[in-house]
Amino acid sequence: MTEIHRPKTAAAGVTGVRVALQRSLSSMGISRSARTLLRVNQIDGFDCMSCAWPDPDPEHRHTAEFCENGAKAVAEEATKRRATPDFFARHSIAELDGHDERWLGEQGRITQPMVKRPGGSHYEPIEWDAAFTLIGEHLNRLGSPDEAIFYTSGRTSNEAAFVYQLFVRAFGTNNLPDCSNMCHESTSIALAESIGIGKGSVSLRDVYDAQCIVIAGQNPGTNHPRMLQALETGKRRGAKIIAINPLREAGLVNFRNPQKPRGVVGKGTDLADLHLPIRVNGDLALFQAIGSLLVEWDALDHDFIEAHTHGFEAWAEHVRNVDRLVVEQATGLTWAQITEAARMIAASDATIYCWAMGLTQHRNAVATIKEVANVALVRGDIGKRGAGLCPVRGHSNVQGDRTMGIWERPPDHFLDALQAEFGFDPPREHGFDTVDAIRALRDGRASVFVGLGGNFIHAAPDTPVTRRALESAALTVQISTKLNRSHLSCGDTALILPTLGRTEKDVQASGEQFVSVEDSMSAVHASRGPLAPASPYLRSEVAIVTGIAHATLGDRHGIDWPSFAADYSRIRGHISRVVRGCDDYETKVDRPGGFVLPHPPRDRREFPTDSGKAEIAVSPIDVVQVPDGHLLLQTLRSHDQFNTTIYGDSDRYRGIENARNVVLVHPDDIAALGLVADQPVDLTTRWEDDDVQRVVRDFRVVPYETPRGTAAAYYPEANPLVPLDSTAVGSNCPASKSVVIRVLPAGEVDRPGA
Ligand SMILES: Nc1nc2c(c(=O)[nH]1)N[C@H]1C(S)=C(S)[C@@H](COP(=O)(O)OP(=O)(O)OC[C@H]3O[C@@H](n4cnc5c(=O)[nH]c(N)nc54)[C@H](O)[C@@H]3O)O[C@H]1N2
Ligand SMILES: Nc1nc2c(c(=O)[nH]1)N[C@H]1C(S)=C(S)[C@@H](COP(=O)(O)OP(=O)(O)OC[C@H]3O[C@@H](n4cnc5c(=O)[nH]c(N)nc54)[C@H](O)[C@@H]3O)O[C@H]1N2
Ligand SMILES: [Mo]
Repeated sequence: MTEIHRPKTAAAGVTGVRVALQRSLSSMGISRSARTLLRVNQIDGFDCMSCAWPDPDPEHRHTAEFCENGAKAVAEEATKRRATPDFFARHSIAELDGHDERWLGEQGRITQPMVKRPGGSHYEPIEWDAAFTLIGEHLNRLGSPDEAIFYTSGRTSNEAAFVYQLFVRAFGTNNLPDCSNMCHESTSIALAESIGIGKGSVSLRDVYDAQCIVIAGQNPGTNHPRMLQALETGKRRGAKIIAINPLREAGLVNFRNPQKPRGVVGKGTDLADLHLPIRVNGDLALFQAIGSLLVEWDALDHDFIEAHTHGFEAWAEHVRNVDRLVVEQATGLTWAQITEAARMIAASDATIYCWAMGLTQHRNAVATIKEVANVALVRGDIGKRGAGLCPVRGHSNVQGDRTMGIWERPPDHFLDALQAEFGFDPPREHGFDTVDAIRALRDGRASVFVGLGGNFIHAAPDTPVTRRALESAALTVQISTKLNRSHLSCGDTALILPTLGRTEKDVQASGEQFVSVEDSMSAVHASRGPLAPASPYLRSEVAIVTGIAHATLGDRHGIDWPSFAADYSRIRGHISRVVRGCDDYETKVDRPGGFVLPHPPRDRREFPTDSGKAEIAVSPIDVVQVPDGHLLLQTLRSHDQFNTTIYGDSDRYRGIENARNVVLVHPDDIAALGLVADQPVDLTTRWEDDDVQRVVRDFRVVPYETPRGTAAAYYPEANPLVPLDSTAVGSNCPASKSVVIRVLPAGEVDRPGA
């Protein structure tokens, strides 16, 4: 039964520590837990796979440099449970598909390569070489390389990502969609246009030195808990914190630092000085209003604007005309609240602007993020100590994968370098991103799908459409650690290729290997797993990718694929010559703490845009219109999941226990809709571009402090409501935080065919 408690105000503390230990002990046992957890984020250890928040300098690391949710992620991978061929023989695919995502994950690590043959009802074991040959045959039979899609999830190491994109381009396509297309793509596009590089401009030290920190559309208490420690340090040194979020998320409000005895049991630190409970999708209007006040007060860095920016006058003219009523309506905030936030920014000589999915997953996301950049630029808050733009990435190596060339729209300089290094002509035409890949599969323009990690079906929008798209493929290949939905809605022929995870030792012909990763602040470093592999049959991602490449291409273009798998330093040699900023990669990456990639705006206030200056862009205020009787739904993460991997049913900080099929609605809206708390309801989407009935059934209504007219539900359960074509302008990122819905008593929506 759904249990609803008062939402918590403080994050972490003693419960966080207890939960972390319980989870680890129950899936790993005592000695394995100790061996693993003490190596997380240590110099000679492995990079935690739960988020991309950076690690402190080597001399400032704690013995326990992980958080509750990091411990859950480690336990999930280092579990002692196994899904063996025997398991797959006992359960048909149809039967497995009847279980939820949590149950699938609980079956443990997959131990051997498995295949489902055309018409087959079960997965059965297959030898590695036979699996590679099968893939090579399928790929080489295609009419064009563009009929294959090569997806990547952001856990993949730099080495695996580099050989993967090399293989895909040597094969002849740029069809390299990745999870970033559903995540920070809007950031990458907006920042590339504004400041000339799609990455954030701050370091951890800047967070400690900031005078003001803005946190918009992010829930760090759950998704980046180690960020709270950095915020606490910044706060202790005098920073003011502004939280912009429809919800009063626990970690943003108060934090009990589990690294300190006082924090485990004590009162904790009040983090946010100001919380703006903004309406979902209101941030573009908010940042424009803040801009208008800064102009009105002349709280501007004129020297910076003069020397480094372009477009200021047009923008100033635009924001001077911002209509207060429109802003108040769009944001649900009072002008006084907005003025207070603007005053705090105006009073600070160094402000950091952080954001995550609450800003990126809207139709107007690119414009919104450019508006955040505008505020930073007119304040001169970039390329200076304690200030800058700080998009907080999700997957632990999603930024590194992009650096290594996992990108459906690779820049010419990258392809030129690839050509010079390997001597073949890489394809120049852009490939499919995630949404276009689904369309191509749906429409029969693609028939092979390879997933390097991830859970495409439950991560992508419009679940039934994505499911049918994948099922229509001739071949689907999933390189995975654990069972998930994407193994069950599969192609005619389907392969599961089980891989080593970050926690495991990776021994190849030349000896023990390490891999490298890049965090959200462009720091690149080595990662080494301490544990014995979950099964002797597992192969590393590098070995699997190069195995597929060799079976498909042989020695075409003279690339010696097996030599890459034998010794990863050979891959790093190529990386050092192909990827900008990675010269001398082998040495730099293995130094304690690694190295930081160049970032011209951060390092020298240089902006590699066409004009050579930072672009201050003008965007009209464009806000999603919500008709009467409808709500604007955001889909978000509970405290007990990692993306599509569900650890449990406890969204502890929000006080919601034992239920995931819930919709959080303001009590007055519940009454206005004629509903009552805990009532079973169906949710439907209002989307006029097609006549598809999108619905999820048997959800419960939970009264929750969210702005009037807005609602929240968990991802991935709510993904069937997100229309495939509802994406951010400019980045094509699914607008999974701007879904216009109706909440109806259960059973009132027609069942198809009923
Ligand atoms: N434990 C754990 N850690 C994770 C993950 C995980 O699933 N579990 N996922 C990883 C990944 S891939 C990512 S991308 C990150 C995600 O990290 P977050 O971006 O923190 O993840 P979400 O749960 O999507 O939370 C979005 C936040 O934005 C707010 N929000 C929603 N709409 C709006 C809006 O219109 N305006 C504003 N201002 N706020 C809004 C929501 O209330 C919520 O607090 O976390 C990474 N780390
Ligand atoms: N509605 C809605 N949809 C969303 C979002 C949202 O907020 N709302 N968020 C979006 C975001 S931000 C993201 S990043 C995507 C996430 O999309 P994905 O990255 O595709 O999804 P994950 O759930 O992180 O993938 C989990 C699977 O990865 C595999 N795996 C785990 N570790 C490893 C490893 O080391 N190697 C390999 N090869 N496989 C491994 C396991 O089999 C596991 O089942 O979802 C997006 N979808
Ligand atoms: Mo993400």
